[in-house]
Amino acid sequence: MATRNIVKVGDDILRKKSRPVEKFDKRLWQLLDDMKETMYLANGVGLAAVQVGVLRRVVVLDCSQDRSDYLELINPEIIDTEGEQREQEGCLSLPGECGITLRPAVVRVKAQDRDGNWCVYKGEGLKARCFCHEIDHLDGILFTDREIKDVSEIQNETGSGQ
Ligand code: GNR
Ligand code: NI
Repeated sequence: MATRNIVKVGDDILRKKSRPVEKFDKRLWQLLDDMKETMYLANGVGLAAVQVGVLRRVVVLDCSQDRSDYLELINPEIIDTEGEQREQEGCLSLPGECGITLRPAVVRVKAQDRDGNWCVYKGEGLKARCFCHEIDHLDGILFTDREIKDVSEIQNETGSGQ
């Protein structure tokens, strides 16, 4: 395993769309192992391949407190969402920045594992935010594009803030 450098905002690659993985080979496994090590070293809860300069639809994440819920998502797609949450987000590619986004409260994702088998994962709270954040990276979208900047939008779902 080895760590890789994390691409920072300003680099055009972060705005490009990543391509699907077609070959589940040693090169993919090396990328996954390196992304895992890079994410844990950087104390991130997730990492998309584009953040290490690779335009492929590959994500690693671990949203647990004790770093015990490691997941690999290849060619992930959101299949279902429930509810809403307005919470803080940050990004390893935008150091020092954070902001509130509107995301679903619950997200179901289908993705392939490192052997190419399709699996379904469910995330709530931070994990749901992270699923959305990482899949956005694969399409060249940053959390700042979805940031809620107007306080009236943050208030709540009853419409009092609209
Ligand atoms: O480390 C990260 N924290 C985080 C917090 C809230 C919602 C999403 C994230 S992902 C981010 C790591 C990162 O930049 N992944 O692309
Ligand atoms: Ni990010």
